[in-house]
Amino acid sequence: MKKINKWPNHSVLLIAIIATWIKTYVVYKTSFNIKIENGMQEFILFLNPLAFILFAYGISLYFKSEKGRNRYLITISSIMAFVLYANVVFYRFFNDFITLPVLFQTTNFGDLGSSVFESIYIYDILYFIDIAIIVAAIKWLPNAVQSVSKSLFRRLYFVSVIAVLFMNLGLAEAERPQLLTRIFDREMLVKNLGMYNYHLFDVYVQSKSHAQRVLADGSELVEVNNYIRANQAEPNPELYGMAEGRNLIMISLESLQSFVINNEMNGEVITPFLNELTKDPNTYYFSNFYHQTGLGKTSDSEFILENSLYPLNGAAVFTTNSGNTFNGMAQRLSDKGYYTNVLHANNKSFWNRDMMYPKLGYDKYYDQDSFVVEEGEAVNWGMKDIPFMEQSVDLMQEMPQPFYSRMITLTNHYPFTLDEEDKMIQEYDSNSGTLNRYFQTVRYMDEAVKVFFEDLKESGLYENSIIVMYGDHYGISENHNDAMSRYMGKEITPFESAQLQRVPLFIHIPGYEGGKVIDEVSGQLDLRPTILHMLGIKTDRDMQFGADIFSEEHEEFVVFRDGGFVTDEVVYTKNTCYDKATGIEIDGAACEKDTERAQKELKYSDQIINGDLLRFYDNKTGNLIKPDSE
Ligand code: GP9
Ligand code: MN
Repeated sequence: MKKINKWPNHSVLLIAIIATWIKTYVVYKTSFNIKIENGMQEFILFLNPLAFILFAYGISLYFKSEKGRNRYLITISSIMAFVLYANVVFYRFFNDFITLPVLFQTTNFGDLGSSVFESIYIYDILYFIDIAIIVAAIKWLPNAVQSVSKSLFRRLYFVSVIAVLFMNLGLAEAERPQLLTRIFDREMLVKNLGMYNYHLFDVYVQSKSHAQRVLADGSELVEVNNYIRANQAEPNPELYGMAEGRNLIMISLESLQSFVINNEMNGEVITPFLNELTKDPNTYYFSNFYHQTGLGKTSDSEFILENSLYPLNGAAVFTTNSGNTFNGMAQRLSDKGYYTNVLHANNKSFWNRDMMYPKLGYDKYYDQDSFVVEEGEAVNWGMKDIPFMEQSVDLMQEMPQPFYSRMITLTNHYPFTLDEEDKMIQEYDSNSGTLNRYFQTVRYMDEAVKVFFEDLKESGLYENSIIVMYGDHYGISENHNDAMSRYMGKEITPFESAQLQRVPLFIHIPGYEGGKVIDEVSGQLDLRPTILHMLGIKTDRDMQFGADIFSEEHEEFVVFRDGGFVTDEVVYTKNTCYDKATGIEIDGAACEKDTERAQKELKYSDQIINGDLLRFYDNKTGNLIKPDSE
């Protein structure tokens, strides 16, 4: 006897749609920090998974057999659950959404191993709950009887998919005009288009950028060149060439933010050695210096200081564009007879460094194989900073002079773990273990820098060198705002978050007495021209966006990779304009002109990188090279 069917037709499909829809929304709310300002934004967030889910699951209507249809539903829901979950894990670590090029950085993901593992928990199984619901529905619901004609139902179904999609896009456009044309913020894309559509869009954008290189012929450079030449800053004659012929040592201070400098944590000094340096007459200390990195983190900071170009949005430029032509700072110094090298005790392929360094003009990469890691000398991501510093000085003693050595520290890296014997101060006592431990690893790094200075003096290299040290990017993400606000004693508004992007910059010149604290607003893009000028190397033909910080013409204007910016008067972040002195939100008109300029710079820089335009530029003559003579 046939079972009496009390269930309406396509119940499984309906249950699948609702299960994945609700799950996605719950995941948005619980696993990401998506800022919602009003009811409409909340509604868009709620609605945005629907169009894609309807479409993807709706394909099942074209399957002839029930079995095929069910199998398809399970497969597609698994793929979608996996995509969503991968974003959750990625977000825990990077505080950002996945983009296509990042997925191809498989070597990095291998090395990220321990950190990713720390970001996966047993209860994560709940992220796949919709699949279980769909399987249960398939199993327990009786077979349905076809009531409406198949093709009519399908037609009605897909018309409603389009209606939902247009409603979503319409609301998003009203809420965020130019969303799809400007795309400087992935969070906004996910918030308005939904996670699944965002990935489709990302595929489209990435393939377009690939096409950009193929199509570029160098003619775009005329406009870019005009902009760069018009905004160029002449070197300060008093400082130009003041360190000519000296060794240049640059130290990347992992995850170091400015808020710890000249500050205390529960009565303990966090960076005693660096604090002394801020008062030292041999040192310029920059208290309003900002990092400008994006997803590529340390590698972005390296890219910026070598090229004075912006890193890419949503991709680590070290991995996506290592085939490009560049005019790295290392190249410039190499041309002047410097022995150029990087010292970093990590796997050479991490961040694609082994490919990128020769392109930037480096003679040698002293990777982890150049260091000896004794028992107890490794923690967290690898070799501890103190033995790394000691062995680096040993290596420098063997180098031909003058040399340009860039050192990258590692101990002060998330998750900020240390061996007991290396803890020199107590943990902090907030609800964030990350922030609590951060102070201890920062304190350790400070000690490592001190050891470096002592060893360098002993080696005899100190007097004939200049030492530049900078924080590569933030260490404490916005996920720890509660704990941060407890430490800072104030609410972490978007304005404060932008201010927390300040990282320390020290330029230490042994024997020079004119050092002081400089509070002018500057950023990582300014490093290249500033340093080259100090070494007596001109940059007036270089395609660079930063400017010599010591120049009279240096402007206080720092653009973040997400389109936000800081000047001496305003801070623009998350589409809001703030008065810099007070942190109070002000009328957007005060930021409007600079918003356009920021967008323009980012666009020009992206054009150079995506189109690989420097292959059409002769930096010796400043002339454009015609494509056919390439
Ligand atoms: C890895 C080190 C850290 O070699 O530079 O990279 P990060 O995760 O900070 O980009
Ligand atoms: Mn880093």
